[in-house]
Amino acid sequence: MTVHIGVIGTGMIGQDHIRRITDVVTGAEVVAMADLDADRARQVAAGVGARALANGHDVIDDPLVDAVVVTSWGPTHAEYVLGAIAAGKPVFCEKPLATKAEDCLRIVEAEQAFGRRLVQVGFMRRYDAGYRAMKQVIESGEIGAPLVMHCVHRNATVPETYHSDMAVQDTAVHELDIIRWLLGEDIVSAQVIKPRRTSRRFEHLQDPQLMLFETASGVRVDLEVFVNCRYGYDIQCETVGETGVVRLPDPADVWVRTASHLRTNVLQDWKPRFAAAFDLEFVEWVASVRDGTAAGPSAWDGYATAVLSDTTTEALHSGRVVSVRLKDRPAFYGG
Ligand code: NAD
Ligand code: ISE
Repeated sequence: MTVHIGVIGTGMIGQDHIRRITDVVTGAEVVAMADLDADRARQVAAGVGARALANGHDVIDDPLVDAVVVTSWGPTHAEYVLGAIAAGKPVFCEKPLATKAEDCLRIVEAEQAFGRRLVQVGFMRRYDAGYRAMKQVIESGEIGAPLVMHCVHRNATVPETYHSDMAVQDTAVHELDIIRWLLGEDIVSAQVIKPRRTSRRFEHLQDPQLMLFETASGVRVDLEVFVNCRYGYDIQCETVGETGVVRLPDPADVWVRTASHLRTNVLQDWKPRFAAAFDLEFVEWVASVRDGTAAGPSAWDGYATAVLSDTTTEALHSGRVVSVRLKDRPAFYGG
């Protein structure tokens, strides 16, 4: 059975996911889409033989749409995810699930009232081969109990619209999810240290930022977020355990020896770095949609990261260590 998909938001990542569903995933087809920019929606729809509809709610309500992909701007996500749940349709929502934690809770409550999982959040790192291998090593016990984790999230540059709070809300949000997933436990406190700022930034931005987290069992995590590092897109993660260390591999590339130098290349943005992870994310999502449900990162994960994101933002502004106040995880989400 072919899964018929409707897409809301046909900007950068929306177009990438449409291409992915069309060219990479088998048994799925994009049949409808909408964007605030109607011309853009029409243009993208024409490229894949789909229909451009007037707005996101028309996509959700379209009888030919089996499942929905939300790739519009963050503040619009909650409205569309709630709409998809009301229509009983599986929905894949790019991060963040919602920009406010209370909206994430409304989604969590609506999904529980519906009675089965419909929501998957786009935390694609869980589908990355390196992170999956790292989780396997941690869970096997080979390096003993995890004690410390070192993470790095560097972007080459960011536009002027990117402000200091986005270091966690837009960028570190991926680590907030992957730390919880790798260690299988929640983060209980956050602190943000402000190092000397790079001269190669827009004036308003605190860049880099050093984020420090503690998990429920006492694992300490440091995360450097540096979004104007200039040299490329660089994601690193190392977990130190009682008897060993496991480290994320760098993306595979050739090493060139020439003119007395040994060099390799650094990727320039997140698209090629996580392309294979995005592909697998959609293959697995479509498989779950066929069963009328959702798997992967849940609405609860979306809620937990939204609370953590608020906590870390508060830590940035206050300079203090701030405790995380999460609701109890419902049994519905395996709590
Ligand atoms: P974008 O600005 O390129 O595209 C967003 C599109 O949504 C625009 O075309 C805009 O017109 C449209 N839009 C806005 N409000 C709308 C509404 N109410 N209804 C319909 N369309 C609407 O942004 P982007 O970079 O594609 O990001 C989109 C989302 O994807 C964001 O939430 C972002 O955080 C997320 N994202 C995730 C990753 C990742 O690594 N997983 C990477 C980039 C972006
Ligand atoms: C972007 O929105 C992403 O999600 C990327 O993965 C991240 O590296 C980047 O900093 C964000 O702006």
